[in-house]
Amino acid sequence: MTIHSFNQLPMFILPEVAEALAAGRPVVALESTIITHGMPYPQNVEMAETVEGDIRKAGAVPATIAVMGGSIHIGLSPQQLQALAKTPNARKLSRADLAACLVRGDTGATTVAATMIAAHLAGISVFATGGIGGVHRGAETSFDISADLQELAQTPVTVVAAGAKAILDIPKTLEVLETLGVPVIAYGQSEFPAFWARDSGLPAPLRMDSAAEIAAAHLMRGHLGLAGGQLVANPIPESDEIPLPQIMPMIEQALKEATSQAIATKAVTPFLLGRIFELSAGKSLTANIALVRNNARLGAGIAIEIAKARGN
Ligand code: PSU
Ligand code: MN
Repeated sequence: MTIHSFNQLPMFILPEVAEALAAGRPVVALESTIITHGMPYPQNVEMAETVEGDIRKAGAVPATIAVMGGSIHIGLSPQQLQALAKTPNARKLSRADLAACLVRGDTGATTVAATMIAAHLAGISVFATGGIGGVHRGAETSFDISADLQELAQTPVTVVAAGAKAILDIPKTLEVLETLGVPVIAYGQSEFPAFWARDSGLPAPLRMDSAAEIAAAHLMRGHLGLAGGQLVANPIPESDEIPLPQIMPMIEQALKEATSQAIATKAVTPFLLGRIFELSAGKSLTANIALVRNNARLGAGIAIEIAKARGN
């Protein structure tokens, strides 16, 4: 194995993204673990291309983030996107894994936490995805709490997601976010959304009804000198919703299998997502793609408002 030693951060910014950033034009970051560990091929790469197109149509520049051959890439070419989507056993990179992957010259996909770190390094303020990691059910014995939550508390990026999946303990996830001082903002409704379902049955701590207000709050946090980001919880469009009673039995089944197979640490979330896709015969995937697109559009709206407020 070659060990790379670097005197500087190995980071490539795609020219289109670099030009937009230099001019203060809106850019939206996208993660890559959703591609390698969240969806099957070829729907994963189709989703990634479609979502990038949605962001362009909305008037912003997309920047999918990944580590390829030992460098952080901010923005992937269509060829790189294809290559990543087909990389067997691509690593799943969170905060703890980034440096090791870079020095080994490896390829890996960035989770919400790692994407936030890379986006912030590149000067990107807004990031759109599907779902964040959170507090897993049974965390009181497993201690399984995603590093995404700590990242939201320390890295100043506004993350647009569709709330938290019911594979997680949603009440505990909201409690931890409150403890960490992360603003959790439901968009356009008072309830915290639950990924495939628009309503988790729990109220969201905050509600905002416009991209401009979310952008203003992002900038105000900067004036306050607050370190972390904001979590924007955007409900799935009504026409794509899978009601909780329909998805719940599949979630329970997947959780039971994870326990009986002693799935642990990084493998938990990909295992559960994969089993739910299989158990729902693809229905969960269609909804998942619809909600990521919806989040990308809102993310673009927020990035545009931030750029405007900064005078661009
Ligand atoms: N939840 C989803 N889809 C995903 C993920 C979570 O609905 O693709 C991915 C994201 O990349 C997230 C990561 O950051 O899983 C969380 O993994 P863990 O629970 O191991 O922290
Ligand atoms: Mn975990």
